[in-house]
Amino acid sequence: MFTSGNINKDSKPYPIGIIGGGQLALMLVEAAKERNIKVCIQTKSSDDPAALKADKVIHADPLQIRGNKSLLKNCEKVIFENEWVKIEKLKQIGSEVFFIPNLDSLYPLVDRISQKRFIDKLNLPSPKWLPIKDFENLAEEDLKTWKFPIMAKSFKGGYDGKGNKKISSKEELDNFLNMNMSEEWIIEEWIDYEKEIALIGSRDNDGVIRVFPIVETFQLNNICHWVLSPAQTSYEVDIFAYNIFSSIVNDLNYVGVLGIEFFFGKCGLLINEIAPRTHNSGHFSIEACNSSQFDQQICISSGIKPPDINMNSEGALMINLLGLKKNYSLKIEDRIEKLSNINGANIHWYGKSKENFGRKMGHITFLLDENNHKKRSEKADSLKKEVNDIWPSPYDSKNRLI
Ligand code: AIR
Repeated sequence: MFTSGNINKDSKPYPIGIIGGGQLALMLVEAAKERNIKVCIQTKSSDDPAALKADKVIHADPLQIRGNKSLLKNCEKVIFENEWVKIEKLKQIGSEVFFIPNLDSLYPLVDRISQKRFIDKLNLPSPKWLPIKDFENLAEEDLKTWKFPIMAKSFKGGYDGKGNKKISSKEELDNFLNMNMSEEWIIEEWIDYEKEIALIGSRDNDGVIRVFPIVETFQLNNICHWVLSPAQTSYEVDIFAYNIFSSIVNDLNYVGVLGIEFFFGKCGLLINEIAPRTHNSGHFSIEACNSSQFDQQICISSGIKPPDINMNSEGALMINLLGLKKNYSLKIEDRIEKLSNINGANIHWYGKSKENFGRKMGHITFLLDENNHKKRSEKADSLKKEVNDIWPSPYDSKNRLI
């Protein structure tokens, strides 16, 4: 149990309020409990993952302003667990000082276009892109610089690949343009990367930056399947990624935890996406680090100096448990029972009421003691196989995780 720091106990009843009640909110609540800090959440239903563990629940859609007001009235600081927020509306009801990160720093990150513009403004490396309207109006000459396949990505709310579409030919493109004439999409060049890596870190109220080891992430159907920490990169790549992280958080005067997903390979290091919150690729830190990404966010939000980050083990493997098709032969309880028998398994179950196909239902983390990347990778592969025999990926016809 950590200490609860310098929270003013005479003021509002809850030091921290969270807008949203999904698994990220759940793990924030769990981290707050470790420090004896009370949390109030605003979420739609009492079935939502964080609702069972929070100290108080405001039953309202996270986007409902009346609920936001009530959260602000009850909580010293309000934090976010997803980026589906209406900044303008929040600005009308709360001062900047209530929110962590502050609303101005969140502003450029909550939708794809403003995020892309922000990345371009800082001259940071990322795939070439255009708003769909500009793409449609490209001169013949300029269009030739774009090669199929290309990626269409929705402007807002495209988490877990839900707003991504690969377009492989001129015909598919024409169909797509005919279907989606709104400005809600951007077009991005296709990147042939070797692997995806991610960096999660935090910036505290004094501007001190702390980072977790860079991880390798594996996505299938645009949904993260597993995360291996640390990734095999090089000193130069790590430093470049850290510099990118610092440039982003310093420019925004961002306070809190933030994640960056990168493409990596012959293309170099390119920013794929920035998440202004805790992130799936940082879940390994709950067991593998002295202070998890959730603990960092809780500390920063409640005025506690966050611990410097160290690994507790040589490495870690995190595997997402993604919802399988209806009537899958093995019942959930049996899958969990079998998984818990794997040596070293740390299972996190989110308690979602419905197992929808592909939905993040839970995750499982293994600490890795091998002292070099090759051995850790081999161990990770054998663990993936063990998990996969019990709980396969819903997206792979051969039911493999790799
Ligand atoms: N989340 C937020 N941004 C991206 C993700 N994956 C987390 C949040 C949110 C939950 O996913 O915790 O509340 C939503 O999950 P679902 O399964 O209800 O769609």
